Amino acid sequence: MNAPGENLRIDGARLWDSIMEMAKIGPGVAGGNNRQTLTDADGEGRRLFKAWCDAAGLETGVDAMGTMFARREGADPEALPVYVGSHLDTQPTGGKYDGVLGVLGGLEVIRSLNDLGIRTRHPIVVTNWTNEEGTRFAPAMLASGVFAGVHELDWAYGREDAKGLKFGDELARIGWKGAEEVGARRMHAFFELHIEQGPILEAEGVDIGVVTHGQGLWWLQVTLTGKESHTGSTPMAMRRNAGLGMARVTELVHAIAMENQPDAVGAIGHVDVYPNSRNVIPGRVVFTVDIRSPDRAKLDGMKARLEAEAPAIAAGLGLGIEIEVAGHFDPVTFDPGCVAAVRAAAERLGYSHRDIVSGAGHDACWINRVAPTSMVMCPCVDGLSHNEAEEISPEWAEKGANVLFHAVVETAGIVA
Ligand code: HGY
Ligand code: MN
Ligand code: MN
Repeated sequence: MNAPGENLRIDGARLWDSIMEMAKIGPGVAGGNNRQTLTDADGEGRRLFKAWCDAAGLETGVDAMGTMFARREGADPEALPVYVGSHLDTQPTGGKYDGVLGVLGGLEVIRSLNDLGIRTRHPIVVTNWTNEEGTRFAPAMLASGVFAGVHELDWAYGREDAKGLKFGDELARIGWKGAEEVGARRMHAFFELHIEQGPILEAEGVDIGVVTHGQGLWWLQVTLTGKESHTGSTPMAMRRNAGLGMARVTELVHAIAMENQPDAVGAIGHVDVYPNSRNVIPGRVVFTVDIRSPDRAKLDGMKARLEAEAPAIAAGLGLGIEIEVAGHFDPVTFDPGCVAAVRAAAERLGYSHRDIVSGAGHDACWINRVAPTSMVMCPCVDGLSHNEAEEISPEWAEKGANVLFHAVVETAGIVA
C-alpha cells in the first residue's frame, strides 16, 4: 500500500467553518445543539450536508433507515469503497462536535482530495448514520445496527419516542426515507473520527487517540409500579412509593459500578415519573440503567447483579418490577490493520498519540461487524460531552482530520 505524501494536509479553516455552519442548525439554549434525530432540525442539517456533498461532486444515496452515503469515484469503480463518517444527530443538550466532526472531517478529506486533484484506487464514501444517539428513539446506533444486521428494519421502524411517534413515520415525515436496502453496501474499510468525550487525551497532552477497542454496554429499562396516593394524608407504612424504589436502584447501580473499578461505569440518565405531581406519591417510574465496561465478563456480571437485586428492592417496598433490555453491544476489538493505519498516520504526521479504549458507543462499533473498522479520536476540553459546553480546539480538529486523511488515503490507495 503506498503511503500518502508527507505533505498531504486538509484545510483546517474550511473544516472549522463547516462545523460552525452546521452548529447554527438546531441550536441549544446554552451554545450547543439540540438537533435530535428525525426532527425538522435534523432534516435541515441533512439538507446542508447534502448541498455540500453536491458541491464536492459526490453522488449521494439514502437507505431505508435514512443513512446518507456520499460517494467520490475511484479509479477502479469495482473496488469496494473506503467509508468514512459518523452522525449529525445530537443529544438534547448536545455539543457542536460529537458526531459532526466525523461527518464533516470525512467531507473535508474529499474536499482536500479534490483540491489536490488526487485520484484514489478505491472509491471513498462519506456517511451520516441516522440516530446514533438513541436519545429520542432507543437504542443508540440504531441505523448502523440495522446496517450490520443486529436489528430488523421493521423493529427499528416501530421504535417510539416519548410522545408515541414511530421512527418509520418520522423518517418519512422529514422526507429522508430512502429506497436503498439497508446493509446492501459492501465496504473495503470504515474509519470514524470522533472527539474522545473523556478526559484522557487532554490530561496527557496527547493529540490523537488510536482507538483499539470500545467498551460494551447494557441499557436496561426498568418499570417500577406502586400506587399513586396523597403525599400528605397517606401514612408512611401504607405507601407504595415507586420513586423511593428508583432512588434505591440508582444507589445499587452506582455501587455495582464502583465495585467494578477501574473500568466500569453506571448511571441512570432517563427517568419518567408518573404522575409527576408535587403532592402525589409516584405510582409508576420508568427509567433506563446505562452500565458499561470493556470487560465482557464484568459487564455481564453487573447486569446479572442488577437483575437479581433490583427485584428484591421492589419486593421490599411492595412494588411491581419489569426489566427489559433497551440496548446492548459487547465490547469491541477494532481491526488491527485499520488501527495500524491510524497509528502510522499519526506517526508520519509527527503527532503525539496513544492507544485508547472508547468509553462511548459509536456507529463504528456496529460497522466493525461487517467491515474492517477503526477510529481516530481527538481531545475535548475537560473531557466534557453530551453537554452544550462541549469544546475542542481548531488544532485538535485539524490534526484529527489529517490523521483521518492519511489513514483513508493510504487504505484507498493513490493512483494519480
Ligand atoms: O451512548 C453513547 O455512548 C453514544 O454517545 N451514543
Ligand atoms: Mn457520537
Ligand atoms: Mn453522543
